[in-house]
Formats: sequence, C-alpha cells, structure tokens
Amino acid sequence: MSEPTADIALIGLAVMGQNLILNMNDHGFTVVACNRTVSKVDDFLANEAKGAKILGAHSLHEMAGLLKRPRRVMLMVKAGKAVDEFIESLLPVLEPGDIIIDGGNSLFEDTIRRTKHVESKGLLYIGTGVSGGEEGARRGPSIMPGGSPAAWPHVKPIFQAISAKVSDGSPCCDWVGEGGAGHYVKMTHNGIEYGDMQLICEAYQLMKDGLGMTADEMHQVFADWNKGELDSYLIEITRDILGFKDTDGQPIVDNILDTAGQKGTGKWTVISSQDMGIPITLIAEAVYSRCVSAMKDARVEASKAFKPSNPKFAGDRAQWVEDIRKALYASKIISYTQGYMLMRAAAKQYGWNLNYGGIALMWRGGCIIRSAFLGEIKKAFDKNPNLGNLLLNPFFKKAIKGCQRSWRKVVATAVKKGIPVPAFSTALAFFDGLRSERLPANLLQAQRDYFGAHTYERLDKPRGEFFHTNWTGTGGRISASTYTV
Ligand code: 2AM
Repeated sequence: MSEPTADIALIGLAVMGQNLILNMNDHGFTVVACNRTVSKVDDFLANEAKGAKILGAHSLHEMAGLLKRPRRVMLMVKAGKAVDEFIESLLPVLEPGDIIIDGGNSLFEDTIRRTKHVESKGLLYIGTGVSGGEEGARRGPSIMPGGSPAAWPHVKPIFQAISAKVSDGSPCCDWVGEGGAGHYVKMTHNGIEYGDMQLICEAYQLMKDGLGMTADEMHQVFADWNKGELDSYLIEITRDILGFKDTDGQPIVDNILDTAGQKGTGKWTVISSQDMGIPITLIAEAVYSRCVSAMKDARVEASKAFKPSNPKFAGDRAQWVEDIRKALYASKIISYTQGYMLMRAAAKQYGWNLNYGGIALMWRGGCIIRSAFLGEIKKAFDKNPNLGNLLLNPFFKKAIKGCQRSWRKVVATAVKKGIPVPAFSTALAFFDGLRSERLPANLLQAQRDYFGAHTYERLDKPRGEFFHTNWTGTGGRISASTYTV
C-alpha cells in the first residue's frame, strides 16, 4: 500500500467546512473531505472542489487510511451532540497520538470535558474558535485554538497558514491555552461582538430618531467613522448596509423587521460572567436588548399606552454626530475592559495562562470584531502583560477623558428624550462605579446584616475582621455562617 499523503481531514461539509478545506488547499495542504451524509462528499468534489487536490472519503476508516501521522481530523459539525458522536466514532479508527480538532462553536465546558476524555484514550484534542464567517473561512479567519498543548506543534503550520494576517504578516492565530481556553476566548469574542453591534445600533437610533437622519446620511457618517479610531469591520458593513437599496429603490434597512435573533454565545458569555462574578454589563445589556427587540407584539401594545414624546435633539447636528461617535468609542473601551476582566477571571478559575496581547492580535484581523482599536489593546498588553484594567493604560485613559463630556451629554439627552440607550448608559454607569472610591455597599452590608446577620467589615478595622450588630434589640449575638442568600 502506498504511503498516506493527506495532511488533515475535515468532517462537515456545510459552508464553513467547505471554505476551510478550500483555504487549506490554497495553502498547499492535502485535505480529505468527509461528511455524515456521504453524497455531499461527491457533490463537493464535483463542484466547489473541482480541479483541486482535495480527496474524498466515504467512511471514517477510509479517511484514516489516507492521513499522514499523527493524523489530524477536524470537525466542523453542529455544536453539541454531533461532536460527541463523532468523537466516539473516531476513537476506534484513530491511534494514540492522533489529533481530533473541533472547530465548531462549542461551549467551553464541553471542550474541557472532551479534552480530558480524548486524552484519557491516548489521543490529543483541540477545541478551536474559528471566526470570520464564510468569507473569513475562505480567505483567512481568526483561529483561537486550545486543548492538548502537545497537539499544537502538529496543527500550527496549517492553522497559521490559513488564518488572517495583520499588516506586518503576523497570523491571527496562536495557541490560547489548555482545555477549553480556545473556545472560552471565542465565546468572549462573540459576547464582545454582541456589544459592538448593540453600540452601533444605538448610535444609529440616536441619529435616526434624535437627529432625523436618513439612511443615506448615516451611510456617509459611518463611512467617515470608518476612517478614524472606530475603523473596524462592523462599522464598515454598517456603512454598506445603510447604503444598500431594496428593489423599490429605498434603503433596505428601513424595510427590515426590528426583531433580533441570537444563537446563544452572547448568553453563554453572560452566564459565565455570573459564575465568575465579573460585571460584563455591556454584553449583558446587548443580549437583553435583543430579547426586548424580540418582544415586538408587546412593544407595539405598550407603545400605544405610553406615547413617545418628541425625540428630536436641539442643536448643531454635526456636533451631535461627533458626540455620538465619542459616546460609542468610550462605551466600546468599557466593553473591552469588561471582556478582558472576564477572561482574566476565567484564566484564574480554570488555570489557563492566557496571553492577552496575543488574544488582541488574534482578534485584530479575520474575525467579526476586527478593528484598528485591537491594535491599541495589543500595545497596551505588550507594555504591561499584567494590566488588570484596560482603562489604566495611558492611551485608553486619555481616550476616555477625551470622550467623557460627549458621552454624558448623549446619555443624558437620550434619557430625557426617551430614546433607549442601554449599552451606552450601562457603560457609563460601570465607569462611574469603577472610579468611585466609595460606593453605597456600606448600606447594603448593613441591610444584609440586619435581616440575615451576614456581618460586615469596618473601615476602621483590618480587612477580614467581621462584625455583627444587634439592630433591633431582639436579634441574637450570633451571625449567620451558612445562610448566604
Ligand atoms: P449533514 O450534511 O449530514 O447534515 C452542519 O450542519 C454540518 O454538521 C453538516 O456537515 C451536517 O452533516 C453536520 N451535522 C449536523 N448534525 C449532525 C449529527 N447529529 N451528526 C453528524 N453530523 C451532523
């Protein structure tokens, strides 16, 4: 029998899988294509992959025979049960040292479990985020791999070749960490993406309702914004969307129903943040804003009961547009500050040694949140890898200071005029909380001690000493130690 020649197999021929195969083929790798519904393999070879050096396999056994060792098998199938099922079917056809890679949007906790399971069988496992949509998969995605560290050297040449590159040629792909680290970082990316999108939508609503601007006018505003510090993929596509005309010649955006869908990665980010005790308030508001948008019937009904007041902003329109831009920029800085706080807490919890500058570099190109801004975050972490609060980096500190007046003006006016700005305003509330040396939690602790004897610490005593007051004269001297509501 001849020596196997294939570098990697990819299972799952939906559009992301197909495009990754074509991308790998472009970079000189020989790929074996596989799929549960086997007819799709022949379809793919006869159409999209025609003329390319791509092999097809009609069974996992045939696939295994075509692969060089250690075998590399990448799954691009639906997250959840399908991944577990494929892992079980692959284990008998693979050998110790072979590598199973899951490139789907898996929950990081599943990836932690699967890494342990596959390693217990003597094989290696990688769970990797792949971002950039169909186009990214084809031309260069951002790739965020984690799992078994021993697998990385075998996968690195392929992943770094097919990933997006930043202007100096650095790949938007590097090892993230053990177990579920890659999928955690991808999940956080998606959460931040929810936040970025919500911020843009709030800016759009402020311009539309507060300033009475048309889609064409806003198209121009986003075109201008994309030339400055907000330069990013999401601003760029917003520009294009606002300029896109429907078949009737009208801006298509005005004809689209205002109810948002979601697939769950934003929700996962918020759930994890609750577990970690890290306030990612902006992402949470972005998720809830999609939920509010989905309550269309309830909104229509309530809008009749509480008629809106005149939302128009007074004053110079160009100045308002600049104020809104600054409010967006400041809020975005807050969102990334929160996202990085979350990753730092998760790294501590799960024992990952995350490279925060490296993560910014992975997000710098290829993915949906790619932006010039991430270059500044990379610089901030290069300067201080232990930076716990992005706002304390001189660049971001200055940026926030430069935006503060506009940010407050926009939020205050939106509140007065009744235009919802949940993400802009939660960002500002977080900022004001974070810069408060003293918050009202002294009163909160007193309340907790009053009704539940939860005790409190005192300003005039060292941390770690706990006190209880008999507030009513009828409570006991004994504090609660197990009751923690
Ligand atoms: P299919 O073509 O046989 O449906 C995206 O849906 C990809 O995931 C497709 O390649 C699809 O295979 C695969 N997929 C979805 N659910 C699956 C399952 N339960 N088992 C195996 N593959 C699945």
